[in-house]
Amino acid sequence: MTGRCAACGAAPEVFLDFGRMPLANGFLAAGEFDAERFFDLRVACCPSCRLIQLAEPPAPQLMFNDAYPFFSSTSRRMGEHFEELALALMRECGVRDPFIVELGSNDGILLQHCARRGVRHLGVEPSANVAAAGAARGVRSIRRFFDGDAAGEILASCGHADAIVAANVMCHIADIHSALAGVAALLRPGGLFVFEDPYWGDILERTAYDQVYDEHAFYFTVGAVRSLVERHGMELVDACPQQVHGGSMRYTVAHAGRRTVRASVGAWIGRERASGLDRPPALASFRARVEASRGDLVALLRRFRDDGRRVVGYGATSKSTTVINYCGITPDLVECITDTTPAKHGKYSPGAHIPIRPHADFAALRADAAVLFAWNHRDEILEKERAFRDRGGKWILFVPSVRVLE
Ligand code: DWN
Repeated sequence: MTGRCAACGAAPEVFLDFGRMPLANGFLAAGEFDAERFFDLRVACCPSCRLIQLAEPPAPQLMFNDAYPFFSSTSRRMGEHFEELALALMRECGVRDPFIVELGSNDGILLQHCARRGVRHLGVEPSANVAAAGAARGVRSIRRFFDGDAAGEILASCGHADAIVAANVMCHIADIHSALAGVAALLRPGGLFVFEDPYWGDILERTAYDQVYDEHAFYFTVGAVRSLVERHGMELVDACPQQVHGGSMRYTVAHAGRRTVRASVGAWIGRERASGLDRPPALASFRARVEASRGDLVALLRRFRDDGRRVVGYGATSKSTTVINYCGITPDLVECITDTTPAKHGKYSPGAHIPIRPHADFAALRADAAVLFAWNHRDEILEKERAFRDRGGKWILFVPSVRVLE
């Protein structure tokens, strides 16, 4: 995107400026600090088509490469979610021997369920390291970004897809028209394209500003998705909210006229119009709440520090990079972050350079409080870490508001 709306070419208007930010998943070794990359993190809304988007997303290769440190299978709940989705796709794509393509198949969390059942599938995944974890689960994938060219190659070698799925991927593809053109070409007439992404309505309502980072080029509304797919001869036929990742929307898309459009689509768009979620007053109020949240979180962390209480972070999420750097959180406020991902261990958080330690250290650290950066996995984590609370440990939350969980 070069200062133009990725969907319609109008000039988007910036409504939230986070300033210079490091790459959200740019975890660094100690010797790499001097070479760290920064970019401007600014969120804009198109005055013409109302698509909410990053004003200047970094080049995809900077973010998604062979050292991509996010592995989807780190959450038990997400594993269940994607098993349900895989089963639904196999059931609903409407043929006996389906071919299912997943865009951004990561470590095979979804396609492994097709592989296990002998269902023909293909993942399209640009990051070799996460794809290797998928291959170990029996998932077949190709190493590349999905666009119109990739779609043409898959079509030539494998034929049409009966279903195309993308979970937390479409909002990452800045060249959205090329990706949607590819989907329209690759999908069998009558097939289904199902994708889910964090929903702007939930981000707004929960002041979940940490969903804004380099990888998320778009913050979709149902209305915006409907307009986007219509430009490619497709139709939004269902919109179904999901609890995962702090509030997501699952969109079901088909070639125009091939499937019945459910009432959910009109209902969501009606709700969006009534709430004005993509209009200047809502965007200005979001900005004000984000700024207030920053003040509250910093004040709380300073209180803990000044009282001599030890605070750690829980989950070195992509989202935490925005919170930590926007709020100016340094290791004197959060001394380390524990995480279950081996690829992050021994590294330092982007920008603030807070040490990342294995989850195995969490109990031994005996921190007085932990900032729940992985708040979207809250139920799973609180259940797993009951012992932390039992011995008096406090959880610090910042979504939807800054507070200590009592
Ligand atoms: O869109 C994206 C979402 C879906 O996933 C990507 N751009 C990247 C990634 O974002 P994230 O890093 O914010 O996702 P999560 O799922 O919130 O990350 C959780 C992190 O916390 C992982 O590094 C694993 C870790 N974790 C942990 O240490 N203990 C997770 C769980 C559930 C745990 O119990």
